[in-house]
Amino acid sequence: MFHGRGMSKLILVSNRLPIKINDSGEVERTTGGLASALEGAGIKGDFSWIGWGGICEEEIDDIESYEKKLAEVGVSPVQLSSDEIDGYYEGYSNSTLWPMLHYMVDRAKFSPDWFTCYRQVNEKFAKTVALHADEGGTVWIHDYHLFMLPALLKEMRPDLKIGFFLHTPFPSSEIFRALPDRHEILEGMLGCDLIGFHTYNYLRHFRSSLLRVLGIEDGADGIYHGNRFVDYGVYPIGHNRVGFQKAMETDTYKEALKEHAERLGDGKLLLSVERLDYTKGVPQKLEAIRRFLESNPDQRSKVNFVIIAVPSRVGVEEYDELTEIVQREVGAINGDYGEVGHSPVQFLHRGFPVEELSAFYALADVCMVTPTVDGMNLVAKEYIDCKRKKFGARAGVLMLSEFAGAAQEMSHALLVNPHDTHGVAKTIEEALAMTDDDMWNRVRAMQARLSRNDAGAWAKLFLGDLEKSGNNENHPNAHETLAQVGDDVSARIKKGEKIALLLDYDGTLRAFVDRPEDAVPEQEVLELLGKFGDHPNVHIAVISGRPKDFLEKHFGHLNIDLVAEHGYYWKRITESGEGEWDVLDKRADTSWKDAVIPHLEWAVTLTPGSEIEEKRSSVVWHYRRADPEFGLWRAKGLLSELTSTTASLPVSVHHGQKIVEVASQLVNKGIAADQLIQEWRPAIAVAAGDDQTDENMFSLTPPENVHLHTVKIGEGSTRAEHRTTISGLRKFLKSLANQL
Ligand code: GDG
Repeated sequence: MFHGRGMSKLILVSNRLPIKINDSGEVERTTGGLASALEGAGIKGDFSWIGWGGICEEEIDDIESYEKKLAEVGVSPVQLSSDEIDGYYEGYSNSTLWPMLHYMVDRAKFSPDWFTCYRQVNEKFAKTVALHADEGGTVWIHDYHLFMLPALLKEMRPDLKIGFFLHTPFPSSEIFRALPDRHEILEGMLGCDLIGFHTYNYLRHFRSSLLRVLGIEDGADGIYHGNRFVDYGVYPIGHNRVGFQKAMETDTYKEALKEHAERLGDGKLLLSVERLDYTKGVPQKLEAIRRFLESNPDQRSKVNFVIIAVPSRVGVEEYDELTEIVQREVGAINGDYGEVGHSPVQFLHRGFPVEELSAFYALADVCMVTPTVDGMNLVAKEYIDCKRKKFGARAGVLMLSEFAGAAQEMSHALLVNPHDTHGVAKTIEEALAMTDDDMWNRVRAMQARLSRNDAGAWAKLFLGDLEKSGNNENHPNAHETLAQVGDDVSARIKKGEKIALLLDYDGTLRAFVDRPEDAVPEQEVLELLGKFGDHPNVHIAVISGRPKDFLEKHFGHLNIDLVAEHGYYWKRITESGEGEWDVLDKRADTSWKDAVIPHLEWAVTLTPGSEIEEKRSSVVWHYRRADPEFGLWRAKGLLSELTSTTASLPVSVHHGQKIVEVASQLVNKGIAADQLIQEWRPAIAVAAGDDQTDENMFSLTPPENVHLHTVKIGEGSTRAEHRTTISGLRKFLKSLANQL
């Protein structure tokens, strides 16, 4: 049973609570897939549930006693008014997001009011969860109704571990980008510690949306966002294996099996089970059935196409229309191909108890799962699982749409393209001609996988990964925050010790913009640097990849050291406040450029929006203005090309923030930083930077008695000890300046 308020460690959050009110007005828990998944994962008691109870606020006579009744079964409702149900649920969730997530942009309706309402309801959910969650507790959020909840909740309760699982597909970024609120939806999801999808394809699409919508280039298993690591992974949901097993052990099952088997006689049962939704491809299926009946007159009296379609979203115009279309076509097919006493298609517009459903599965010769798009599709898995001889099941074959997530796992099904109704009709013929041996072999192969990957295993896997996620130790790349560095530096300042600041510019002191020339330092930064430069106990240098003219133009008037072109040029400020630009290591040779530049020029020709920047000691190919995915792809190609071209040249090649750079080996920020530290001999030095070239500073071994703190700005792998954002660094520098 669930635990009551305030006691639970794990909280499940979904749009609807798994409850119903029975005839005598009592609240009862329903055993939906999720609840049994958790039981299967061995989590029986230690979780509670938050969601909407299914009744509008206005219709509840006594809210207090309603909430009390719900608390008794361990669930807490988020109360929604009928206006909120209209805007958040019927509107944004079902009429905007659901069609968009299923590639049906034409069906999607957009309304700013719905979105406002969606955000407000997500906020309501966040407040309710924040109120109930234990300190450091775990929250598992489900599905597209609650895309914005993770970020809202993380903001209120950073102590919580938050997981999100999407039950629908995540569409291609070409579709997702059409959503007016795409930024907010992605930002909302990124509030999580772990995001799960059914298939690798959905994950891939999500990642490409991050890149195209938010400009985030991620790692293979997650991204660094807003100072936190967000993991993601592929967790194909399994069916409720235990639930079906139990159902098949009942007398109700046995009776249903016997009754339906007698009725069928030696006729063939071709079963479909689905919510009547436009994503499930029922009209296309009927068209295929019509074609099959048309071209197989000898089969007309033998086949029974039983379509169990559970009513869904009744009262919503599109769904009512779909029901009408389906009913009309079923009637027409039976009119055209039926005989006295036999209708080839039976349309059952209602749900059946699971015991009876299992009997249908056990008997069906063919199960036609033909959605045009479907996140996973559990019917496919349940059908195969119910094919158990010991429960009297007959052999059967699964016909499965390539566009259901389940197709990735059920490799022994007959895969079909539901839009190709000729093809589906042919596959019906093939299925009916298959031998029992062939069918059982296929069933057994798929059952082997299903038995290890049922709902319980799925929940266990996700929750196990969630427990490990967001934990910095798992990611050698994500480290402590800057707070500890602040304490250390403050203590040294108080003691009057010397401190050194070695700061990169782009991506560290200044956010990236489309045109590098527009990224001029803000006044606030200049004032901060100026203040540090004027203080006798502070040594400061801006160490950048920029040319010296840029640094001179913007920082030349300050009392600070400057290092340009990653350490090729530098300008040291003397006691009298003067400084001259000089080459740091006169041995640095740049004759290799002739061999390298043609490769970069070719990359420019092939990649619209990219360009070359030539510096004294390096050449850079920039692709910030190119198509992000195309640019990244070309960058990888260029990198491998350059690796072989430059093998015997005194250069280093690196892939930075939207750039590929080839630089002299004798020149790097590490060498420059090392020289500065050797001279300055501060008690403590802080080196901060955002990209690959800054890693040379991070791997420095400082002289004895110099304590070096290294700080990575933003995402990506690093050797730095600490990590923060541009604004985090700014805050740190400000507080430091205030202590001087
Ligand atoms: C979403 C995604 C994803 C159906 N008729 C009866 C009945 N059912 C049960 C089935 C099955 C469930 O309903 C339907 O699940 P699906 O997976 O097929 O589809 P959605 O409802 O659209 O679910 C989907 C799923 O979330 C899980 O992540 O797979 O892609 O769209 O379990 O058995 N159950 C009973 N009687 C019926 O008549 N008892």
